[in-house]
Amino acid sequence: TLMTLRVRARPGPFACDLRNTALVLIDMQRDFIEPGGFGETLGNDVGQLAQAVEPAARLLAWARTYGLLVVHTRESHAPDLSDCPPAKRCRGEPSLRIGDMGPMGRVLVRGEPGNAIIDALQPIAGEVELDKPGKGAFYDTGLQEILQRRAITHLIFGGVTTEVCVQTSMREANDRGYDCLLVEEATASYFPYFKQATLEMIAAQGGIVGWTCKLDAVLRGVS
Ligand code: TIU
Repeated sequence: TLMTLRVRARPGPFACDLRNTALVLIDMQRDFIEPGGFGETLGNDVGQLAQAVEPAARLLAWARTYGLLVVHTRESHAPDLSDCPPAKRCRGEPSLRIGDMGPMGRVLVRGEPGNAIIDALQPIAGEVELDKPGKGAFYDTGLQEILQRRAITHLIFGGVTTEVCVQTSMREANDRGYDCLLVEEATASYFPYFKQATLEMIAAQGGIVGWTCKLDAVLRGVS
């Protein structure tokens, strides 16, 4: 049975048993990727994130082929904003604040049109949809318990943005004992040099946060 992934990665080879591995796609939601959402209200060029969509879709299709647990996260807040710290809502000078009405509904609020996962990556039955109020996927969510119930030990990451929610989630996972692999083409940042710096800081110092690799290595790495 084809159940082991072995890839050439940085800083060195990464291997995992797919039965104990989950794919975690971070915040591939309209709020960040499409015009009129939270990402654009912060002053960002959301076009930068489009590059990650097709690779993430290929990664997702691969994970489904091998029956991996798939976790889709969304950065989101309750409609009453009870899980949105004022420090987060008041930060900076966005054109719209979290909870305000925008072109895709209330900004970063659960259940609004802008909070949906993009069409190209729609979750299917059996996949986990995880709402997270913070940047990290473990903060104030049940993610660790979900992973423990499935005996997951290794995590493959994609999503946006590389240096904010993806890296924060990888660091949280790393501290909880998970071996983490970030797929380079399946992640993007509004700032390409932040993506590049993040890939390097993850793999530096012998993989201080984890590993990074090319999408092709994953797609062709199961034996
Ligand atoms: N602003 C930014 O780059 N990212 C976020 O606010 N959230 C995520 O990365 N998902």
